[in-house]
Amino acid sequence: MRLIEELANRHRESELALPIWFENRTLRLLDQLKLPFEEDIQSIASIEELGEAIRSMMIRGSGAIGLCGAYGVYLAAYQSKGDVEKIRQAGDLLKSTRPTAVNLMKTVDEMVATAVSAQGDVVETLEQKAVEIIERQLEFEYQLGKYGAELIEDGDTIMTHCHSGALGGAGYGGRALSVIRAAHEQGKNIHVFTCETRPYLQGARITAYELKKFGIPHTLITDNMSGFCMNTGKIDKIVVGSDRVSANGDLANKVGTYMHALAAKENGIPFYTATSSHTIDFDTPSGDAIEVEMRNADEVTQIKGVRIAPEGTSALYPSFDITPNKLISGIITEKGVITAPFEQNLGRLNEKVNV
Ligand code: RI2
Repeated sequence: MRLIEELANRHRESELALPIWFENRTLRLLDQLKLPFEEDIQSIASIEELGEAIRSMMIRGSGAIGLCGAYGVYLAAYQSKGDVEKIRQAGDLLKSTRPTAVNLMKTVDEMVATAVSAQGDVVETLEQKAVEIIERQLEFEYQLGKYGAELIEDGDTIMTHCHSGALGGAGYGGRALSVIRAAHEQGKNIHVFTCETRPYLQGARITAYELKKFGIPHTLITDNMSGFCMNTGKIDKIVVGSDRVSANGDLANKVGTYMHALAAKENGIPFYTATSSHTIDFDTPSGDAIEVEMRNADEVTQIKGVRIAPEGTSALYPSFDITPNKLISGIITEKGVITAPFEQNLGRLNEKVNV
């Protein structure tokens, strides 16, 4: 446990906002449902509790739930003293929580494969692997932030959707906010329009909270204002996160993203997604093969438990939508910015930078 606890201490000293960490041999996470009003830290005692925390959105964002794969499988290893069957079951439980974000599946598979092939002590081997995954994800944020910031000009207003930031990632800025944070740290005078993101309000509750922490000027809009803002020249660029990118560059991201991309195309505004190579799913040929998580309709008919529609109203909540690659100007990754033709250039991702 020493290695993984030291990692959290180091990260805190580097002014990172951690979504999840180990402390005093206990897994802890910041309850994102209570933000921005309360910074409530929860202790997670079992893999079942972690699964429930992911399902309930207490911890969310594709990067952060990817980290849950590393922390969770290590927790199972630690508690079972390295029982590979229990580790595998814990991995299956985690993978069943949220189907769209591919990072979670990949980190779980990487951790379980490490357990299966471990030569020495399984618990120690998995601790090292978890630390490696967490460090790698953080490094991706710094790198993609650097590449993405090259696209941002002094004076730009950037629109983002949902929360693709530090607490949805490994602590620097997640995906979209790594680009924005890096541009701000370079001294560029930027302004951010954050969409509130119905129904869970991640944009209003968490993006605005982080932008305030980073000292980045911002304006909150409701999702249905984005077309007006684009059409009246208020937005220069759009940068959103990504839960999964298929092999041809189609993008699964928080529901509403597609509608923003359509309006961006109509208004000639560059539309980027910030991601990491781990979120590109080469096993999924195109967006129509991505499973879109359907959440409980109560999350639409109520806001924080307060009913906003008549009793008995039926509602629909697809958590994500698919933006086709033809609406995307570039995919920002830790290896560079990928542009069309996406299928070909994503395929070369591992060989070339800035294709
Ligand atoms: P990164 C969120 O989903 C949104 O789709 C958001 O864009 C993304 O995850 C952030 O993750 P949810 O977990 O792209 O709030 O930054 O449903 O990894």
